Amino acid sequence: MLGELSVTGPTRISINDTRFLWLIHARRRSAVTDNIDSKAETILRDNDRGGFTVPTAGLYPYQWNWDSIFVSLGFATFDESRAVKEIETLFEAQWDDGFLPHIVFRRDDPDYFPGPGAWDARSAFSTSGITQPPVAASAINDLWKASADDGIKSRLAALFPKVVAWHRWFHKYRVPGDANAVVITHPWESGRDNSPEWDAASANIDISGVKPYKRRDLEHADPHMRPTKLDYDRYMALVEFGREAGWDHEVIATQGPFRVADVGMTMILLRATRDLAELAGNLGHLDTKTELEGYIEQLEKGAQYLWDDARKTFCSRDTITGAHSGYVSSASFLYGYADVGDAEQRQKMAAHWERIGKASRYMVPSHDPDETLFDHMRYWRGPIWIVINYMVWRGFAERGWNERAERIRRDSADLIRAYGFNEAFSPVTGAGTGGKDFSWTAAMWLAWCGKDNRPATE
Ligand code: 9WN
Repeated sequence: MLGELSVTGPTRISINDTRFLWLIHARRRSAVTDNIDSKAETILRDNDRGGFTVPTAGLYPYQWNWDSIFVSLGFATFDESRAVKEIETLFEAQWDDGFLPHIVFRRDDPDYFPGPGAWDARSAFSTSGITQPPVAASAINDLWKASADDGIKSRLAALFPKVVAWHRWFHKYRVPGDANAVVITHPWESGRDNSPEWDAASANIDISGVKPYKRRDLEHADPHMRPTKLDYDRYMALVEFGREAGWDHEVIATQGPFRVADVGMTMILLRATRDLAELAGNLGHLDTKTELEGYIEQLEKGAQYLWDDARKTFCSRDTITGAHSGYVSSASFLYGYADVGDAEQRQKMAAHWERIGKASRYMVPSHDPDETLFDHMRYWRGPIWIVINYMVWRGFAERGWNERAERIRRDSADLIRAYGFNEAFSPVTGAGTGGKDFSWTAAMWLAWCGKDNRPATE
């Protein structure tokens, strides 16, 4: 057995000394870690298109909303100014009514479908007509608190009213008084595109009028890792509905064929609003802080609307039929991040965690591995997404659920170390799925799971 000291006379370190071996190991490991750090930085620099970053070259050639926000946290580890720039360029595309689009098209690129022509949503910039999870306020608040540079702080403060306008937009169009939760009108808005959470609600989307189209994603990624043709037909039917409505968000929110209260969006907006209220206080915007506290109360009720008492989980709910999805997804575990749930609900969620933790080699699968629709390589029907892991980890760590939190951090770091900066990972084998050299995975390594050099496994 390693680790037995051979002590003869004064203590000498023998080659069998665990501490000695550990030192060699630690040195080797940190060289490896340094290497991974510089690879992560290189990915961010290579995917930089001049003030904004693409999620990955080829598959996603534009600026995506929540990708850019996570990416800014990665840039902040080596270039604070570039980090803020990423958020500033995203907000350049904000519409006059506060809406922040999910894609900003600065130029047409044949690599991606649906591109600017298919959306035909124009304001100052050509953009998509749907939004994405509002993680911006949380990142801005973190960056503001971490910065010691007045110039950086004032650029972040200048973003404050823009984020407030976006949150107001959500409350005007997407947080109906009966649900108090965030309603999405297209699965892409959730950022969890083909989650089984949307299957039942999508069945009512009429795809008979969808015009012929050519998918580009399948030229860049294995079809078994991507959404199906039926999923895409539905996505396109919803894009056509929005385009025909002239991207009038009132019409889409009240008459659209897909209106689902999303557990991910609701938890994220609630958390973001708490962070924005804190920032409002620090910046001295006390009236806005009070307004935001009203939103917090409302979204806390919304979280309860999403509690499925039959399945004992937080999950998404169709606002047209009232039906819960009944699924425990990785987004269900954002209850810690949003700081919601009474003692009993938390205990039930902890039981799901235990069960899923035993069934999965790596945490946190996007879909419940005990469900028949679980597919470990297909996008949001099983694979692990490091940005979701980060938010779940953060909530657990803040609540003091340290063992669970540490499992997420360790699994995330192990996956990246062993398999690279993939778009997502199989919770069964760890293998990468989707695109490679992915910006937000690199950013999360730098800002979070790869940050400390402690051995991740032993
Ligand atoms: C559609 C960019 C985006 C992520 C989403 C992810 C995927 C797009 C697609 O890629 O969605 O928005 O074409 O598949 O699901 O979360 O923001 O990385």
